[in-house]
Amino acid sequence: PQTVYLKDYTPFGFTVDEVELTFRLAPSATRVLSKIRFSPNPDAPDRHFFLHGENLKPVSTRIDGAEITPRHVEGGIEMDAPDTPFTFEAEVEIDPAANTALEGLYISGGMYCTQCEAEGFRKITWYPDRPDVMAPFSVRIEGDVPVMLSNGNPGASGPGFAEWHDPWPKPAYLFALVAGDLRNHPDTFTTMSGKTVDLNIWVRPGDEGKCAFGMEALKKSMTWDEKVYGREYDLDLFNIVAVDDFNMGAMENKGLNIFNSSCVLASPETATDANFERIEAIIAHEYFHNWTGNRITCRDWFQLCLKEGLTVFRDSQFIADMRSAPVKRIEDVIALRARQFREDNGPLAHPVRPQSFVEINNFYTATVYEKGAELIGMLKTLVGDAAYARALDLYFTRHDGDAATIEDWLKVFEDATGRDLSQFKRWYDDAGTPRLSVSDDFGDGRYTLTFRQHTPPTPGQSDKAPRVIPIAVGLLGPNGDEVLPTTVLEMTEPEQSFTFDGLTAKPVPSILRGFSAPVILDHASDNATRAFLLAHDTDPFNRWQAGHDLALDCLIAMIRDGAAPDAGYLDALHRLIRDDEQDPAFRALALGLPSQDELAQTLHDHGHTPDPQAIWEALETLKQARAQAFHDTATRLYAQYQVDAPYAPDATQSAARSLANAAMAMLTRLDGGTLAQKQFDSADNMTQQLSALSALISAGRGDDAVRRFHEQWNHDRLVIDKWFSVQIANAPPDKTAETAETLTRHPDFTIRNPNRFRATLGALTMNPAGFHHASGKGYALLADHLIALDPLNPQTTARMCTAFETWRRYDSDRQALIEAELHRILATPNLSGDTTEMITRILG
Ligand code: HT7
Ligand code: ZN
Repeated sequence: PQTVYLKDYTPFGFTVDEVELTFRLAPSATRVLSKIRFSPNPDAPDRHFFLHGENLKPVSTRIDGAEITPRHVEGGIEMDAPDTPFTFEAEVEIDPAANTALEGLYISGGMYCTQCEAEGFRKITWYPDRPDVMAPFSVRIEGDVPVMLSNGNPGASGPGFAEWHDPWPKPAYLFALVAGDLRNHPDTFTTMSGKTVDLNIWVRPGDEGKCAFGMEALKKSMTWDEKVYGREYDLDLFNIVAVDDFNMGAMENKGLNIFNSSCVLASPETATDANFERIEAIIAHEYFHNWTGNRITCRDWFQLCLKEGLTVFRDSQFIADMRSAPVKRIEDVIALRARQFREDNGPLAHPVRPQSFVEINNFYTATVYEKGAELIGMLKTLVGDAAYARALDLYFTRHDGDAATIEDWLKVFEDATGRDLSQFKRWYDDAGTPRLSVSDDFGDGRYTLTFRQHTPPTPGQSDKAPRVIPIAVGLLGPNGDEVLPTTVLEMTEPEQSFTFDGLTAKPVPSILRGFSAPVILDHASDNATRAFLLAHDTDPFNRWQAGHDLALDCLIAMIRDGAAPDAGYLDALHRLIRDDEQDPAFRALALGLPSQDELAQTLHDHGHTPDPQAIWEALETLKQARAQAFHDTATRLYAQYQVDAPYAPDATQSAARSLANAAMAMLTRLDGGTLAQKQFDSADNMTQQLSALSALISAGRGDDAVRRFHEQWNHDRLVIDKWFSVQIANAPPDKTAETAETLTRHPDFTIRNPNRFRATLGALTMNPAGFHHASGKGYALLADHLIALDPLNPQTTARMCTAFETWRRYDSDRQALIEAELHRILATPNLSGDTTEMITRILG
């Protein structure tokens, strides 16, 4: 496999005016007939006629009706082409039944389906499979299959065939086809200009009862995009299909979104509150791509953040509007730090817009998606809401129908605001998380904050210039009143001071409110100040951050110095959780603790080698101390926040359940599981059942519940995924690998289904003390399964290799164990390019 460079971009030598495809479906021998109208592209430097194609069995190839023999070259075919418009026709045979990689056309649970992003269309037929080649598609599907779907609007159909026409020019990665015995959950939506759009969610027979929530989420997304961004849907029909075998969450194919069934199907009995929120966000995300991704697409895959960062930003805004904005912000930052900061700190660090890649599938990362979204948030903070709205309007008018770049995107903001964004562009080009340190000074009523920024080196980038950082600050007086409301400071220098006059006493600063920039804030502060901010800050994010910092310091002292749990932390947290004036969602979030991974990274950043077992033990000790200290409050909260109303997955009920279940987890540490067992026995929804099961397993009292859960749910694939992961996630460190290994021998385990693989091996990697157990059994088990999965599904294998990305922070014994496993994987004969690239980068 070759490295591709952004600097080498050149337009394709031809434009595509029209594509006609005919599919003759057969599981092992599907015929694909294509008729493609090409014209010479006046903007291209040459007329090299190369079409991508992989694993295609050629049947015939013609140009303007005359049979030709193309030259077969690496990754496709090339031939001489006329320098006037011409028609290319081909027939190829493909084997969907043998396609386990889940890219191109494959079969999942008896259903034909496709996944073409990023480069899957070339496994369907010969084509310039690159996002800057856009064309209208007409599709005819022939087969003895009840439901046959493709992009766009429906055309003629009859026994054994269905035709589709998509009038909107699109790149091949947005092509989709689905065919199978499907049932639909129908609805309609009337757009802002009064057009009626038919909506369907298509599922396998038996899953019809799990579509209602997804359909409501879709209609809410359509309304929100009209109201907030002025974007109207543009076809007569919008189809969503749920498939069981899918490498990622979902795919925004034009008019025919395909979803991993775990990201669309939900009922109160089978899905948790967290599942419902995730489904709402993913439905919105894929729908929003219709404008940010489909109508305006990417010129090349280096520009992936153009559609993904913006669309993640839009789905976060949507969830903030539908639910609680502070809760959403805190959840997003927890996820950003857990995934993106971790990536940015290790061997896989890369810019939001990378300069090169080997396998584009390896760049669907937290950096491109989540940091990409943070950059949009910073732009909005810097230019203000009104200018952001103007810039977005300009983006949609100027670039509708384009395959655009980050330069186009920034130019729109420059033109709409008159600002020079050249320094801001560094956020797209430089990898690494900036460290922001702060000191302060007070005298004569003047308060000064001095900031210093520094970004450590990342692979291939040693020196980093200063970036523009929007730092939202507020100041609190000694009595807790706010003396300066949120103000955005614009830092552009390596070191910069900001002064505030007219103060009567030294204020307490609240810095980086709302997490206004994706940086690591190094602000030396004492426990009293943190407890003060936890009690008084008007910014909910920073209130949560103050509590988080208290917990982090307390845990670090316990791990490093063998300290006892800090009484000040316990006190401040107790005061917060027993205050019924406080939002229950906020209290539940404040009861969360830093993750094992965050603790390991923090220790490493402070020059200590993290011991996963010691981290786990400190967390256990602190949880036990909290349970003892908060016993009476936990008993009261558990009773008070039971939801009597019929189950609804809304923000209010979810908040009550999460606070009550946090209380239940504490009480289980004291009663050995009596309360959790009672909740498990009487639960009528999955949130209650699964949290009780998880508490019982953690208490070592889960055997009976684990058996009964399986008996109750063995007909439901998505619930059985939970059954696998809950056992591994809650196993003690010395039993984690063994539990996971036993489960890989369970008859319900299969490596062919990515959800099941993730529920088992992914759960292993998300139990750090178990995965990093000194025996090395966790590493070996994962490596065995990555080696087994790679020939079947390279994309999912490569993605799961990231479990090893933090290896250099551990002790030399663990490093040696991991390094040996990485070399064992790398030495596997015929290892895929995807996995080879990942392991090589991780080894550094
Ligand atoms: N744009 C989609 C990305 C995606 C994908 C990428 C590579 C391989 C398989 C994939 N499935 C989905 C999803 C999204 O970001 O909306
Ligand atoms: Zn996306």
